[in-house]
Formats: sequence, structure tokens, C-alpha cells
Amino acid sequence: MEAVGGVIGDIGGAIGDILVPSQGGATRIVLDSISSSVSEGTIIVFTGQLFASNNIGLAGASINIYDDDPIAFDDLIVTGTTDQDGRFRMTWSAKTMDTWPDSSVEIYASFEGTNAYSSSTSIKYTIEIQ
Ligand SMILES: [Ca+2]
Ligand SMILES: [Ca+2]
Repeated sequence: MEAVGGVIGDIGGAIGDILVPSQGGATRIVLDSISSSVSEGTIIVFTGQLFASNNIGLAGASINIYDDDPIAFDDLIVTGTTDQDGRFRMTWSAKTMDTWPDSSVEIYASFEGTNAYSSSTSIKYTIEIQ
């Protein structure tokens, strides 16, 4: 039993070495809530904050705002960079991003990750473009 336990332990270690990245601190991105219904051409302000796992804001990180699409690639709406507190702020003139299935835009914020930090995406907000 001693020997078997040792073997299992060695396998577990090997799997851990392969699957768990040596770098890649977890991140969390928060996108502040957005109006659920706006007229076309309304200036929407996307604000939020990117956090490292210690809840400290992550500065100088690239943030993308996307329109989520179920079939096609998500549409990139606007990009920005976080400030010293990890906060971001971008503006967008609201417009329809899809001809199908409806006139809503499904907005989320995304941090693509770096060598030192893993990627994260925010919750999604649906905006009706009037
Ligand atoms: Ca969409
Ligand atoms: Ca789209």
C-alpha cells in the first residue's frame, strides 16, 4: 500500500505541473450597470474596474467592450486602459450591432489577460436600441 500511495502521489504531482500555470493570478472585472433602453446616438459611458486576486485594482490593463453574439464572433465596440486604481471609462455612441435577431446589444467587458494575470469577463447587460 505504501508503494501504491507513492505512485499515485507522483502522478498527481505531474498532472498538477502540466495543468496549473506557474503564473496567472486570477482577475475579476466589474462593469457598472448600463441603461437597458436608449435611443440610437445616445452617448453611453462604460465604467468599471479590474481587480487582481488580492482585490487591488490592476493598472495599465487593456479592457475591451464587446457585443456578445451567439453564433458569430463577438463585435468589439471600444477599447480602453485602466488607470492607477484599475478603473476604466470609455464612451460609445449607441447603435444597433446586429440585424438579427433584434435591435438589442449585449454588452460585456473583457480583460484578455497577460503572462502574469489570467483573463476575466464581466456580467452581461442587454441594451435595447430605440
Ligand atoms: Ca449581439
Ligand atoms: Ca453583434
